[in-house]
This record gives sequence, C-alpha cells and structure tokens, in this order.
Amino acid sequence: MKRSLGIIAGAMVIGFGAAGFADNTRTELAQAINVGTVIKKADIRLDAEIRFAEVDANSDGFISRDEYAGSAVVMASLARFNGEVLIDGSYAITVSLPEEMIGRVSMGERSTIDAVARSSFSYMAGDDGLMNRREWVAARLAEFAAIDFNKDGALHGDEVNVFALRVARYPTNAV
Ligand SMILES: [Ca+2]
Ligand SMILES: [Ca+2]
Repeated sequence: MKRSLGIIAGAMVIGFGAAGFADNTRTELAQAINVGTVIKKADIRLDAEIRFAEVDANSDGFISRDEYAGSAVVMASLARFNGEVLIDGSYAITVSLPEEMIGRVSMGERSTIDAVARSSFSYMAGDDGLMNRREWVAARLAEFAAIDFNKDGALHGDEVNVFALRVARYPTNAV
C-alpha cells in the first residue's frame, strides 16, 4: 500500500507542473513568500495526530470517505479564504498562499475537490474502506515525502509552497 500512496502523491505533484506551475513560477513564489519557513517531518506527524479527531467528525475512531472528502473541502476553503495554512507542529507554523489564490472556493470547485478526495480515499483506507489513525498519519507522511523533492527530511522554499497548494487544492483540477 505504501508504494501506491507514493505513486499517487507523486502524480499529484507532477499535476502541478502540467497545470502550468513551471519551475520559474515556483522559484518566484519561493522568493516572495514563506522565505525561511521550514516544515519538518515531525511537524506533519504531530499535525496529523492532532487533526485526526477533527477529521473523524463522528468520533468513531475511523475516517470515512464522507469525513475525508468533507475535511478536504473545508481545509481547502479555509486556506484560500484566509490565505494561509496552519500546521500544528512542534510550534504553530503559518504557510502563506500566493495572493492570486486567495478568495472563495466556488460551488463547482467544491464539487471537484470532493470528487477527487473521494476517489483518492480508497488507496489510503485499504480494504475495509475506513481510514484508521495509523493510515491517516501514514497518508500525510507519504504526501510529505512526495513533496520533499531533495529528500532532506524537511520542506523548504518551493517545497513549502507546493505543500500549501496541495492543502488549498489549487488549482482544483490538478489535485
Ligand atoms: Ca468517523
Ligand atoms: Ca526538502
């Protein structure tokens, strides 16, 4: 299962390139925002552990497909409305979104985010169709690993920006 997660996360990242986020654009973004921001693997693990209870809306100990998709829509909408993504790591990390991404998520985009989240859920949840805490944390760490392009165990510069785009599900059709 780990292997398929990596492939999916990799495809998501490649999707950004295909959608027009050329290396130049990424470099410009990295220079303009989130300079000096570092997200470590341990921060993502902590954030995932804390957020599990929030995503498991009915508190039954599992994240269902509905809960996962609902959370993806809420997180993307909040990120784009506030123009930032918050990570509950070893300290509170704020990652800014580029200005052009700030705004409301349209109904059409919400439907797309919901549909994409639903289709990716199966790979993360395994055969029982539910995501337990371990699977949820593993999925978040696999996503982190796919974005850690230089494999140094931390996100810096454009890696941080790609992380923010992933949470904000921007552009919608690429994630
Ligand atoms: Ca649940
Ligand atoms: Ca890195």
